[in-house]
Amino acid sequence: MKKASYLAVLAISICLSSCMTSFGINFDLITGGTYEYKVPTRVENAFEGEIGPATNEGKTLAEVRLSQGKHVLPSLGKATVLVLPISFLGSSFGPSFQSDLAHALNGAAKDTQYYESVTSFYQKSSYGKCQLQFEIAPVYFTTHSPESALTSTDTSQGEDKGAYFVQHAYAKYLEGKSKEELARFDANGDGVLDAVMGVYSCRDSKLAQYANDPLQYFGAYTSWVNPDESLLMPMSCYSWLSYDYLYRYADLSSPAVDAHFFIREVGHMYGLESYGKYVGGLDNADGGTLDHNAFSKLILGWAKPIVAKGKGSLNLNASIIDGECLLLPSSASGAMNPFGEYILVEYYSPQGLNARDAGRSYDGSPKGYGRSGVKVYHVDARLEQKEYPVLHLMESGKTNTFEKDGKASDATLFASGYTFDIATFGESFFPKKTTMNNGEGFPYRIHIDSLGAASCRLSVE
Ligand SMILES: [Ca+2]
Repeated sequence: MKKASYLAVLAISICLSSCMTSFGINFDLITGGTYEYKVPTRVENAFEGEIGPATNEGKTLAEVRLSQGKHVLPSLGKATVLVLPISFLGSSFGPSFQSDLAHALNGAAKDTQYYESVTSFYQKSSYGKCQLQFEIAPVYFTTHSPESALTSTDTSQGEDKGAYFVQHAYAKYLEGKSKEELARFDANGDGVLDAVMGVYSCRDSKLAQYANDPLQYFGAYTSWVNPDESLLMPMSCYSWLSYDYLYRYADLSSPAVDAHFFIREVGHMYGLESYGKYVGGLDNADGGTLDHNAFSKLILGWAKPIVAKGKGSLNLNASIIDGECLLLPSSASGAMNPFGEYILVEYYSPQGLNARDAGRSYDGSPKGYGRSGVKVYHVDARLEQKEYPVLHLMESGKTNTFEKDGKASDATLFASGYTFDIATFGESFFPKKTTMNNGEGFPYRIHIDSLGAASCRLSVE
């Protein structure tokens, strides 16, 4: 595998002045450099207008998913994920697999020699609110080759192939264990394993082109099985992905490793869904690149929403600093419910967890946003509605290209001087044209006054 010519690293000069109006961002594009985690200092801000409560008042995502029969990985506090390496005949793990996997999952960011480990990513993405750990079990050897796994009826049993092998590897892991030894895998104490990750030794369907894998069982996915109460500790949430993802998409060689795919699947373990075409194919929960968006952070309990109840202005910190976002409910009551309908505003900056992927494309995905700009989302996360997209990223060009499978780009972001209101965007972006999906009006006009290194200045008119 050849070494990649890495993404240009963005070295950003940071102005710590609290003055917002004129400082710009200087980009020095350095090719072949290493990823650096740089985040500017937060700017003290105040919404100069009436604000609502800056706390989550609705259900948590974990509660919502449990009501849908899914036990998810806790997104707040400590949690330990059990990792089961699964070896197929004729496709053994490489000699450095154990240390490479440990670096990608549990290492410090620098141990990966590329980006972040899964734990360092989530420590930063959650602003220290979640502390993940992974425990890697001994390798489980199947009696199947990848091809026989795909063709054998033994490996189906109504479940997908991944579920079959993870469940068998887990049953083997449980041999000789006590309930006390398993308690660390049940951080939320509900008696069900919080999450288990099956990492298989063969290449995925895309690269290996297995003859009998039309459903791409050898891919990367997260799903749930019904807890088997006869087990010492039943499992439910599992991920399934190839060790090859450690190297392939970033074109790396051991000991350098890429955790992007593992990071994305852990997002799904937390209960995040793929958002589909209305985010323009550029989101951690979809393509696996960049930091998680403000809505994902809101429902995981990591964001700091500022809820506006009327007109005013504010300095909004870049999301990478502290998870700040501006939430404008459709209803005049100003009630805040993450699983309601509202406009959510986030200041994106190509720094911190975004720096590695800014301007870079993985496996045909859109390039990560390479410049700072404001993201405006129409959120319709009402639990009872199935008709509309949960998350629709507005396109600053005022043409809804995503509905025709257009992809996000730097031009999607709202720049200084741009505005958003339903009078302008309703026709193309809102199914009901002049109102929100719930029939309520959206009485605000959001104006982007200026973009700075640490924060942007917004007016709600
Ligand atoms: Ca649990």
